[in-house]
Amino acid sequence: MKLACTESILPAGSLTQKAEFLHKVGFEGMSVFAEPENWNDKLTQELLDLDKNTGVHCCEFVFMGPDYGHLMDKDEKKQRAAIDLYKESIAICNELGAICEMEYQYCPQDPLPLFDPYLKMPEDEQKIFIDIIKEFDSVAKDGAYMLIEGCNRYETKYLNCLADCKDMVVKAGAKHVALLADFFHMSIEEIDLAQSVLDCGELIKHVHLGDSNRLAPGKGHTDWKSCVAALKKIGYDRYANLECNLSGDLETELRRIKKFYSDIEAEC
Ligand code: LER
Ligand code: MN
Repeated sequence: MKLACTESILPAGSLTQKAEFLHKVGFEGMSVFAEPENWNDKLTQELLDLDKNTGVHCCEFVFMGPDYGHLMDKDEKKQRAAIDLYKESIAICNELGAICEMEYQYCPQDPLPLFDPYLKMPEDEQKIFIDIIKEFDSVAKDGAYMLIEGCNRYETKYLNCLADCKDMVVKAGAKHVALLADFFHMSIEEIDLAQSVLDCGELIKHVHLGDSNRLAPGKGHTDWKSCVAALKKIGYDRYANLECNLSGDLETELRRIKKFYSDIEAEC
């Protein structure tokens, strides 16, 4: 797998400067979570030029902002605004050859789910969600993907585990909509992280890295050996993006993480 890092957790600078920094520490990809109102064509061009200028690829691009996470909003206007925002992200991913992600929703849950994990999306909502998947599938081009990210029960109501996300992809019969495995969310929701990876196989097109406590890999209790072995077994050779807290000297920490995974990969 190729290591990537979320741009917003890197020291201030231009996108190109951040990518140069990543290249220096042996990373190959960068993820960009952009505010739509601050975005322009010049920044898209800067991302398109990243490979040739820095050797780092923008592997993940998502417009965040207030409409993000409202795909299933009961207010149809809000829902349409969210769908259109995601489609704008996909358009940029098409140019970059990058992935974008979606959840059932993205907001703090109220009431908090205490003892009821794995709520199942009702049939009528599934129909709507599957239509949205198909709409995204029709705009994504080869080289780009829209991915359903399994997200923990405190941040979204449904689609908490990878099996439920896979069910949606399979039911939609989508070609450019697949799965994102975020090991932080998985550490909360999955029974067996490695087995979930094996069960989803080549539907996994992107990975988010964070330990069980969302600290850097190696600083929680995730069994990374079994997870990396499972990724290797499914032939995963795409990007794995750091989406976690990084503390201490950043350069030292990124080099440590690079070695952490290289050592594990060499062992399995
Ligand atoms: C949020 O917790 C998360 O994991 C992000 O990837 C949301 O898109
Ligand atoms: Mn994530």
